[in-house]
Amino acid sequence: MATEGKIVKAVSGFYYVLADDVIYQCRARGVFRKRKITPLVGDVVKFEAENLTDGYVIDVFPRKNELVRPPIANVDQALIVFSVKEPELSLQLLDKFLVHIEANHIEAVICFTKMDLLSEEERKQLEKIVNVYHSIGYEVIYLSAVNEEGVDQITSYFKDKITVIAGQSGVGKSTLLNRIDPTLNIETKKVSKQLGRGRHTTRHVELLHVAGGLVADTPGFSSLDLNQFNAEDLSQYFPEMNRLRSECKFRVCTHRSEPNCAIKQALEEGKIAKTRYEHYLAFHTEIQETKRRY
Ligand SMILES: Nc1nc2c(ncn2[C@@H]2O[C@H](COP(=O)(O)OP(=O)(O)OP(=O)(O)O)[C@@H](O)[C@H]2O)c(=O)[nH]1
Ligand SMILES: [Mg+2]
Ligand SMILES: [Zn+2]
Repeated sequence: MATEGKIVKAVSGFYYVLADDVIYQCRARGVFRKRKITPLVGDVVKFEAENLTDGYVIDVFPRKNELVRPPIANVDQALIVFSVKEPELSLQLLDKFLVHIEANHIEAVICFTKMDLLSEEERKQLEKIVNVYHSIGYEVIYLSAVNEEGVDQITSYFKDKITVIAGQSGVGKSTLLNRIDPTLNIETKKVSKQLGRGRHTTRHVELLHVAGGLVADTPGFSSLDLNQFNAEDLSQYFPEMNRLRSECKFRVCTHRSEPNCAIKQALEEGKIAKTRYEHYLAFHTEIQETKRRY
C-alpha cells in the first residue's frame, strides 16, 4: 500500500523517507526514474513500504520550489550564511546567492557569522553594508558561536518551516546548528586556518529537526554559476532594481548605457548601492559570455 512521506536525506541512491515518525530507506522505482525526475531532499513522495524499514519511492508530488545548489525542494526560507572573516566576506558571492534565492521566490535572511572576530571599527564598517541590504528589504542577523550573539534570535525563525542553511564552506553553518541544539552533534571543522580550499566537512544535504522545524544543513560551495539565467531577466532578481524596471524608457533595458534608464538614475541619486549595481554588471557580463561559449 502506498503511503505519503517526506525525503529527509539522500545518500548514494538511497532516499530516507520520513512518515509517521519512522524513517524508511528507499530506492527509487525504475518506472518513475524513467520520467527523469530525481527525487530531492524536501520532496513529498508517495512510497511503498516493503517492511518496517525499507521501501520504494514511486512518485514525487509537485514542488513549491527547487534549488540546485544546494539540491533541495519545498523550502520555506533560506538562511544565507556568510562569515565576516575566515573566510573573508565576499559581497559579490552574497549577491550571486541572493539572485538564486530571488529567482526561486524563497524568503532570505542574511546571517553574518563570526562577529567575534571583528574589531569595533570593522563592525562599524559592516553596519554600512548592512544598511544597504536593509534598505533593499532583507533581514540581517549578526551571529557568533563564540559569544552566542544572535543565537536566540535565529532560533525563533525555525518553527514549522523548512529552512535551508547555505553558504561557503567553513563559514560556520554546522557550528551554528550545534549551538542552537547541542544534541545534534554535527561534525564541524576543527582548524580554521585551512579554510577556503574546498575541504567540506558537511557532505550531504539532510533535514534535521531543530527548534520546532526542519532544517537542512548543506555542504558549502566555493563558487556559484548563473547558467540557468537569461541576461535580460537578471534585474528582476535584484529587488531594488525590479521595483524600478518598468520606468526605464526601453521595455527591454540592460541598464548599461540606454538613455532614460530608471536604474542608472537611481544609482546616480544614491538610491541603488554602487556595489549592487557593479555586481549586476558583472553577472550580466558573465551570463552573456557563458551563452556565447555554447
Ligand atoms: N571565531 C569563530 N569561529 C567560528 C564561529 N563559528 C564557526 N567557527 C569556526 O569555523 C570553522 C568552520 O565551521 P563549520 O561549522 O564546520 O563550517 P561549515 O559552514 O559547516 O562548513 P562546511 O560543512 O564545510 O560547509 C570551525 O573551526 C569553527 O569552530 C564563530 O562564530 N566564531
Ligand atoms: Mg558543515
Ligand atoms: Zn534601465
